[in-house]
This record gives sequence, C-alpha cells and structure tokens, in this order.
Amino acid sequence: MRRDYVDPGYSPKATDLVCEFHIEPAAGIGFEEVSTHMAGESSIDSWTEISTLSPELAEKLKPHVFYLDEPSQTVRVAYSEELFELCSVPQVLSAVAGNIFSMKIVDNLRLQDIAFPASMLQEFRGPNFGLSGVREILGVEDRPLVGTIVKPKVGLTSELHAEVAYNAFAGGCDLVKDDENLTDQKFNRFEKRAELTLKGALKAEAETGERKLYLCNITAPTCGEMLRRLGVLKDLGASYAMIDIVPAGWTALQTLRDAAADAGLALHAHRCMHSAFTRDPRHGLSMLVVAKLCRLIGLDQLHIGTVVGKMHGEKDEVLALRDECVLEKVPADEGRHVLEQDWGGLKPMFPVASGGLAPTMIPELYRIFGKDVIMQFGGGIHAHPLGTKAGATACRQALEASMQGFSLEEYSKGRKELKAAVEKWA
Ligand code: CAP
Ligand code: MG
Repeated sequence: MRRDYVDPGYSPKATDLVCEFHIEPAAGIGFEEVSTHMAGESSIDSWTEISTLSPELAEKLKPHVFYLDEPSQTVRVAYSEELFELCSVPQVLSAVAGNIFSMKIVDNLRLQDIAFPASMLQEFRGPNFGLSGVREILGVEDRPLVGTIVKPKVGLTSELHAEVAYNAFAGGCDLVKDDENLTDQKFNRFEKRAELTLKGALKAEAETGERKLYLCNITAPTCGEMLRRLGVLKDLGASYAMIDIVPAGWTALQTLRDAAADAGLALHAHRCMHSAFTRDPRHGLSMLVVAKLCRLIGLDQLHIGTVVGKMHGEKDEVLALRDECVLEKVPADEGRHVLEQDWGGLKPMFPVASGGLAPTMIPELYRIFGKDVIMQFGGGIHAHPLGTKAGATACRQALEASMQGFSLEEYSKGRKELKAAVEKWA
C-alpha cells in the first residue's frame, strides 16, 4: 500500500471522476489511514506493498484524497478517468462501490455521491424522451401527471387487471402501471395483460379525448425475455415499458436503454429493493447515486419518494433527488452531500412521487414538487369508497383545486368523488 494518496492541495481535473464517502474507521484505525486504504482498494492498490505497477504509472493513475474532514467523517476522492471503462456502469461500481464496503478496517462506509466527468457523460445517451418527451407524448404541458398502480399488486386475472386499468384511465389517470412484482404469472400472463390493458387505454382515449399511457412491467432475464417483452409491447403499439431497476441490474438497464430507443418506447424506472443498500445513512450507497446512474443510462422517469407518504425519505433527500432528475446543472450542497454536476445536455428525467398517497395529500404534494412531478396513487385510488374510476376523478379534482388555490373542502362541494375522498382520508 502506497501512502501518498491524501493530497488536500489537489484540485480535481475536469477529467476526474469524483466521489464523496462517509467513513467510520474500525477501532484503533486512524481516519487518514482508512481513507488512504479505501482510495487504494478502489483503484490501483492492495493491502500490502505491490511493485508490479511502475512508479511512473502509479503516479499517473493514483487516486487523490483531496478532501478529508474527520469531524464530519467525510472524504472526497478524485479518480483519473483512465481507471474506468467510461461506458460501463458495472465497471465503475466495481471500482468505487466494490470491495471497499467489505474492508475490516471500516465499521461503516457510504458512497454519498459520484460526479461524472464530461468524457463519461459523452459515452452515455441519457433519457431518450425525458421529462419534456413524456409531456409531448401525453400532450400535457401545464400540470403534474396523475398515475396509478393497479392493485392488488398480484392476484388479478388479465381481464380484471385491464378492467381496473380502464376505470382508472376513464376516471382521469394519465398513466397506469403494473406493480413491481407483477410480470408473467399463471393468473395474469404478460401478453394477454398487455393486449387487454392497451385496448382499454385506447377505449378511454376515445371517450375522454386525453392520451392514456400503460406502463407494462417487462422485468425478466435480459436477453431472452426482457427484450422479447419489449418487442411484444412495441408490436402492440405501446408507448412505454416499466422496469424494476435494482432487481434487473445495471447491465440490463444499459441494454434496455438502447433497445427501448430503437423500439420508440419510453422507460419507467421502479426502484424497489433500493433501500436494501440506500436506507442506512452510515453504510451502503445513496439513492442519489442510484438516481444519477439512471439519468446517465437514460431512464425517462424514476421513483424518488413523496415526503408525505408511506415510504421513508426526508424532504431534503427527496428534493435533492428531484433536483438531480430535473436540473441541467446541479450545484454542490455540502449539507445534503451533493457534488456539483453539469449534466452536459443529458435530458431531465420525470420524477415520480409514489407510495402511500391519497388524493387528500395532493395540495401538499403540489406545494412540495410543483408541476413537474408524476403523482402516483395505488391504494389511494382503488380504495376510494365509490371505486377506482371515482378515485381517479377525485385525484384530478384535488389537483384542479390545488392549482386554482381552493381548499379541498371548498372544491368538493358538488363534486361527489372528491367529497368521498375527503371524508375517507382527510
Ligand atoms: C405504491 C407502490 C409503489 C411504491 C414504491 C407499492 O402503492 O405500488 O411500488 O410507491 O415506493 O407497491 O407500494 P400505494 P417508492 O400507492 O398503494 O402505496 O416510490 O418509494 O419507490
Ligand atoms: Mg408497487
């Protein structure tokens, strides 16, 4: 192990990939020592002195721990772009989020953020549609989108699934999606569900005069099934596919990004399983890193949390995710562990707020997120006392009220769907 990685005088080059880590050394190990080992292990070094790399190359490729703050347990490391395969998310993760979490010399270690250099952004295409592309498909410019997840998650036949989806579309949903664990089960086969649900979307379009999009879950082993299902959706005339990003994995997402672009389909990213490694504030990696990788690869919309719903995620964290989805240039924010990122023209993703939402939360959601958000209600639509269609209508009415500055109580006068929602969930 070399000892000269700590270099507070170093100013990261435009070609460096910069990471911020939270580090808690094991008992008896110094902060600087652990930072040195971590930087070495994630790049050119090992646990003992090795001499296979020439001193000249080692000097050229060595990591620079240019920021080291023991009180806040924060370290920032600049890695030369030459250490990476610039178009491979798995390779980058194997380096800066690989062995380092297993080292005995750390009790806890968390990758807080990665700032990608322009050379890496150029290797990726980012979202094909992105926020504005999705708005264009729908023809909705000036309001948040309203979506639902067909409930229950699993158990409905394809016919029932399509019926619930149709009711949600007819009541006012712009988007209807499958749940994360619904793929191709005996009771609800992928092909049949896709065909029937897309038919229901067309029927609702004809009746309402609004575009209606069905986000069918194509999560499956990559080459055999996932891509075949994408093809099925394309042939059925769908505009969208949805994918469970963490169970499917980064290589699948990279493959899917290009295949979906060729097929002309937008991609909805469901993040189930992320909390297995993002939730602990002291260990693992942050949801911010996950979101940035999604934008880099090119998913069109991503779940980011709600602040007010059933899933964990403080307002600060959720808004940092929102900013990373939508801004062209993200400023550094030490308090939120956010590094500066210029997205170099990669399109914004549409943020999705979902999880335990009821129509009565729409005023607060609108205050938090503004108009560039997809508000997604599962139980909050299908458990409406008057049924799914009324649940969707109640959401649209609550949105109108919020955008026009009325209270829900006021606006629900003469609107039975909103009134019933207010009575149930206020
Ligand atoms: C929401 C949901 C989504 C979560 C995922 C569910 O349903 O379908 O998967 O939103 O969480 O299964 O819980 P409800 P997140 O509206 O009925 O709660 O968006 O935080 O990734
Ligand atoms: Mg779900």
